[in-house]
Amino acid sequence: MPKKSTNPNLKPLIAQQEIYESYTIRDDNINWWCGGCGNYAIQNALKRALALENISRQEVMFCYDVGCSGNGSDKIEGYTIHGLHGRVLPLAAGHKIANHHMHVIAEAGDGATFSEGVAHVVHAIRNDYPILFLHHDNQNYALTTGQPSSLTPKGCKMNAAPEGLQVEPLNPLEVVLSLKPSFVARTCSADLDHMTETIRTALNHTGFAFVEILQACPTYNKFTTHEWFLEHVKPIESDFPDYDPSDIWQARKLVEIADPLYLGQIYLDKTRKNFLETVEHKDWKDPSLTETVKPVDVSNVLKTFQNN
Ligand SMILES: Cc1ncc(C[n+]2csc(CCOP(=O)(O)OP(=O)(O)O)c2C)c(N)n1
Ligand code: SF4
Ligand SMILES: [Mg+2]
Repeated sequence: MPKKSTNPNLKPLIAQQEIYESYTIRDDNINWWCGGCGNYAIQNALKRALALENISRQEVMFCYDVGCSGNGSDKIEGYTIHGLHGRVLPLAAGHKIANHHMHVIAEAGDGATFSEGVAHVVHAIRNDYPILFLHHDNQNYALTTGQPSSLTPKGCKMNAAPEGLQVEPLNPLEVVLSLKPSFVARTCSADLDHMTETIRTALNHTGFAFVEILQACPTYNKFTTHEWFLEHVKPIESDFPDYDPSDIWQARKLVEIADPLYLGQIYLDKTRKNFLETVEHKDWKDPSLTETVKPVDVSNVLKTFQNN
């Protein structure tokens, strides 16, 4: 990160440079994403948001699904766990319940979120687990080399579907809004500042924050590139200055619009109790594993291995 910059947006970040850098992994041997992949910008925005919110590495649990998006686990310094495909949300919820004091961030692709793990999305939203969820929506199964997902537009030619799928894709935010979420925002990997600010807002939400990130995958998704996004996305307020994110019907109408794709806070329910608040009456109010795990002497167990 440059120490001097003419971009005024960078000033507050430069002041937080130490925290930003603490999330940067120092390893020459890691496999990076393809050139131009939107995942670089998403991870950069996440690090920026954490630095600007003054959240140190020790306070965050990063939970990754399987996919190119999940490979972010090798590229960020911190407490990370890389789960099974489609299963990151139960992992993340478990972490949050075990240690309420951590910020728990889960990241997954569209294949994981709207195919293999779709049941977990339903229940994470229903329970309003206090988790930040970043949905890397590149509209395909990228890590397994470009199969169509349930979000790939109808007719788009993909490696495993040379003539394109003939079924209609899901609209991810229509699905999410039908589940009565507490927080929904949309941003785009072509706009680093917008992603950073969106993630900052989501980090401050007290329940399940669903952040839809329109993500470019230049290797396998030839239809929605960064250039395409720049032509087809717009901030909500530019066309709807009176937009009220607490109005679910307005939100539902907004996400039906396919062009332009509106970016910003789509829906926010501040009245909702999150999962931890609904179980406040239970006697495990503070079940932090950091406080309940005690050192155990395992020397006798180790001796049995040495004798063999
Ligand atoms: C249960 C299971 N099924 C299938 C796979 C194979 N697999 C690995 S990554 C992947 C596609 C990932 O696509 P997506 O979730 O959209 O993430 P992306 O790579 O696009 O970021 C698949 C099918 C797997 N690892 N586990
Ligand atoms: S295949 Fe697509 S999503 Fe995966 S690293 Fe390459 S550009 Fe990124
Ligand atoms: Mg994908």
